[in-house]
Amino acid sequence: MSSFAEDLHTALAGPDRTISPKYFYDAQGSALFEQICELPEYYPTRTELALLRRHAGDFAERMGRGAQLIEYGAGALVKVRLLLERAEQLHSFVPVDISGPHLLAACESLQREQPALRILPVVADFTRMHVLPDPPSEGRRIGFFPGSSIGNFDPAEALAFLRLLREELDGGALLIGVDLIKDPALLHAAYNDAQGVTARFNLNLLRHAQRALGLECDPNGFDHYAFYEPRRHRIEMHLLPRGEQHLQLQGQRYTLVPGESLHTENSYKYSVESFQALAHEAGFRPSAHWTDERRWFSLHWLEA
Ligand code: AVI
Repeated sequence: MSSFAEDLHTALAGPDRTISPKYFYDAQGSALFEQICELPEYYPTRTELALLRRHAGDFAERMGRGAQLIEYGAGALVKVRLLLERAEQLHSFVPVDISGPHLLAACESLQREQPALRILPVVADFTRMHVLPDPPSEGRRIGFFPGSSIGNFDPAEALAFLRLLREELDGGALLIGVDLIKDPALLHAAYNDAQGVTARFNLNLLRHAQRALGLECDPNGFDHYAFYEPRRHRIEMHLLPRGEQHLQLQGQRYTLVPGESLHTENSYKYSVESFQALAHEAGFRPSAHWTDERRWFSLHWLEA
């Protein structure tokens, strides 16, 4: 498995200068992401929450009795509470997240609210093969992957990840949130907020590397740059050097000059049809979807 240091050396050495967005998320990055979710311009979180609230009864019915609910990249367990409140006699709830301390703290507070719920946390990188507790003998496994995090995978990775879930959930189903293609002006605003929180989130990649790896650089020498690429249906986020920037990582020196951006994230947007086609290719049977009135965000029910 590659490490942050290895991946950053590769990105700085070029020619691709691309690094995984997973390195945004140290404690500061996760806190900044939570702030992003509250921003007036960042519509995905509140739109998805409204859909989850509105259709919670429908989801509970589809889950059936005795299901094992698995949340991938569980975080603070905010959205899943809407499912848990309505689910009938769950067999167990399995939150999967890479950050052990955060996951366990979130599970403790959930357990206090729902003492009868069997919570079986799994600390793991949810993009890789998981070691999950046994499936229930009666009910089905139901996966939950909200937030349009699928959009941060490139299409080949998204397909591979969905295939992994399809096997893991065999006989069950997946409820997944997917951000939709829309007016680029709305997307542009969502990733270039007026308060500059997204810019700080993007720059936190360098600050995280300073804290974790002792990277020497001046994050203030970089600009946040995010734009919508209409042919690939994706937001691209970059860090642009303002003038010549010198960086040093573990004794190795790098120089970035204007024109050599560090590509930090893609956020793909789908149409309902293009996402269903991807899910189908991964072996799922799309059986229902829900969108808001403006068709900005979608939830999909995929039978495995
Ligand atoms: C986590 N992920 C779905 C967010 C997104 O919209 O792609 C991350 C993010 N990047 C900038 N703002 C939010």
